[in-house]
Amino acid sequence: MALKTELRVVALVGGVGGAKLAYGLSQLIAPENLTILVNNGDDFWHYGLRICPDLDTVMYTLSGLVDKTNGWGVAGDTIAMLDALRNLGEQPWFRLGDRDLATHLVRTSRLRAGESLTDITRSLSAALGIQASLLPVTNDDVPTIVSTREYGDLDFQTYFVRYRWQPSVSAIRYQGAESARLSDSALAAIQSADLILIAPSNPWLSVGPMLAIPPMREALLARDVPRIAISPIVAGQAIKGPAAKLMAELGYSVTPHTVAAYYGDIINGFVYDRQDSDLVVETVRTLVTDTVMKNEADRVRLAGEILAWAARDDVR
Ligand code: FO1
Repeated sequence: MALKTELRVVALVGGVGGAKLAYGLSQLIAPENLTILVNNGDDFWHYGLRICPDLDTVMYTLSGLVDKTNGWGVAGDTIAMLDALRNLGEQPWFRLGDRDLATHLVRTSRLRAGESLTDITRSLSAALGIQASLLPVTNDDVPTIVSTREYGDLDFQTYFVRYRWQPSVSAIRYQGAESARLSDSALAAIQSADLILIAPSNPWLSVGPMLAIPPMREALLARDVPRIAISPIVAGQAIKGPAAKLMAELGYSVTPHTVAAYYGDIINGFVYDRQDSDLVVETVRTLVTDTVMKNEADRVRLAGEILAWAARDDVR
């Protein structure tokens, strides 16, 4: 679908799944009208470096650099640095490729020099040729802490990468979110948006950290525009990652409606996959379509369908 739109769009995204929708949107929306707000609850310090996996995943996806097999990291990257760490007796569990490392070095040195994560992200994305605005929601640290039945509290990457999201989750908290500030750029983008989208990212692990920041919720609720989420749960399973497992562990039924209910009044529209058409609950306006993005054409088609639907007057 080659629909071009004049809508000013803000999309809330997490990592790999969110990056796919961001890519589809970037093909249909003029860059000055597109702002991608990215989860920074996954960010952490590792060997003295500041790593922002979701920001980087979106940045590499939009710039075409991403490793398409993993969905994160840089395509064709080498691992000389990881091999050197092993030679020093380390057991690195987080795969930092050599080219990817450059991103973390630049980010960390500029953070240490006092630049904000927002400004650094702008400059890194511009250097990689990205014209749309790619922004963290906040410049403050808001690490997601995952409470597990086996190991107690784990920082996000220890849970997700080191333990491959196998521990059973009993609770999640967004440390520091209560007092975190929304960045001025994120606030301005929300205030001028004609459409707000929540990507099919993990509601609890990717979108939850953003919504836990009180000024973010307030800014979204203040907008009388379509605020649409896309279900990350299709046919009882997560499109990718731990969402379904996590929902079951937290005691929720694994349905798209549970996700819509979690977003509550933040959304006024919800997109179900066609496979779940018999599970539609019309608490908000709904669109039923094929939501699974297997290739680049799917990303653009889904983005186009949602933009066309959102542009109709009755989606509020
Ligand atoms: N995910 C993994 O499953 N294993 C890794 O070793 C890993 C390394 C990594 C390095 C840089 C980066 O930007 C992302 C990386 N990811 C890795 C992905 C990432 O940790 C997760 O997908 C997200 O945090 C969840 O959205």
